[in-house]
Amino acid sequence: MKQVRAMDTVEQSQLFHSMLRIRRIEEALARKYAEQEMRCPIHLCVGQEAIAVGVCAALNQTDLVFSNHRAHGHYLAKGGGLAELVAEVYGRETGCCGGRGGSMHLIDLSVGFMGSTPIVGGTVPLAVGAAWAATLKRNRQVTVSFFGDGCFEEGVVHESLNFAALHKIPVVFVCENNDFSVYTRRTERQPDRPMFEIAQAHGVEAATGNGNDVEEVFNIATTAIDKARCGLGPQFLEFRTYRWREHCGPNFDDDLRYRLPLEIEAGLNACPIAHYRSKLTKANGLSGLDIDRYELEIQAEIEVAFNFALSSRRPGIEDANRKVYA
Ligand SMILES: Cc1ncc(C[n+]2csc(CCOP(=O)(O)OP(=O)(O)O)c2C)c(N)n1
Repeated sequence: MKQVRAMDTVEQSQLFHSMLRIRRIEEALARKYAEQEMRCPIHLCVGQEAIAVGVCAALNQTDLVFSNHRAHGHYLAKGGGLAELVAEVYGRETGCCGGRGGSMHLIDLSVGFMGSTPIVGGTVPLAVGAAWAATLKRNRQVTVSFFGDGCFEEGVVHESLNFAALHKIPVVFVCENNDFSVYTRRTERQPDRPMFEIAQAHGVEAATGNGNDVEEVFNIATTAIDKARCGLGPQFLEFRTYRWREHCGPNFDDDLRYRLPLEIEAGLNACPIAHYRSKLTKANGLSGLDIDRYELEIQAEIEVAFNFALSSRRPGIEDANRKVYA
């Protein structure tokens, strides 16, 4: 088994860059959303970037990821194409799903991003199935299933945990616990017990961590992924985090009062990017100049992606029968 080792400054900068890139892309999508050219709902992961980045950095290129409605970060962290993401959100035929899926249906098989769907819990058994195939093929591939705390209330998640434990399937379940399912707090939806203990009760090894600390996520994920790869069975990881913006849409919804002002303030103060920037700059692993360069590079990349998307054609009526089974 691999030992978790201290990261060097290049690896740390990559984690930082990857989180910053996801943040800036989502902010750009949010800014343009009001123009009404994106005709699909968007669920932004602003504030939650560290989990996608930390987990995907611990995977091999050939490993697989399944995701949910809040998919942009998972898709980009696994290496999904940015221009194809933006084109998909704009409903263009150059999008990663041919412009038919929108924000919640992303896919890039070339990098092992197997797909996202908005049906809460829908991709969890698919991840178990893909990972089971890897067991049968003995190819040492690991599959990650990302989902939220609300998803943990779906029966299929528990069937998936049970089945994965029984067959020692190399799947890593990653629960992004932002404490809310739409507007409802977890204490109003679940009894007062940690979710990871329920996973353990299914016979699945489990761990928890701070989902706003990208290196902590990376270290915990590295251990779990390695255990799954070595045949020690499925792993369950619960990471605490905070969703900054409204459940669905580009805005902040603090005015709705389902979250307390103090809680929102604490959530914003726990910004995974600001904390990591301050940690790396204090340790001289990252300079102000590096950060400025990253910002400019990312800005340029985003402009290219938006231009690509907006200059692509929309699927026409003549395409309606393409890319369907029957
Ligand atoms: C089976 C199903 N039930 C309900 C919904 C409506 N719905 C969409 S997202 C969501 C909340 C999911 O919360 P969570 O899994 O914690 O993810 P988060 O949105 O917090 O990232 C709900 C209830 C759905 N899409 N699918």
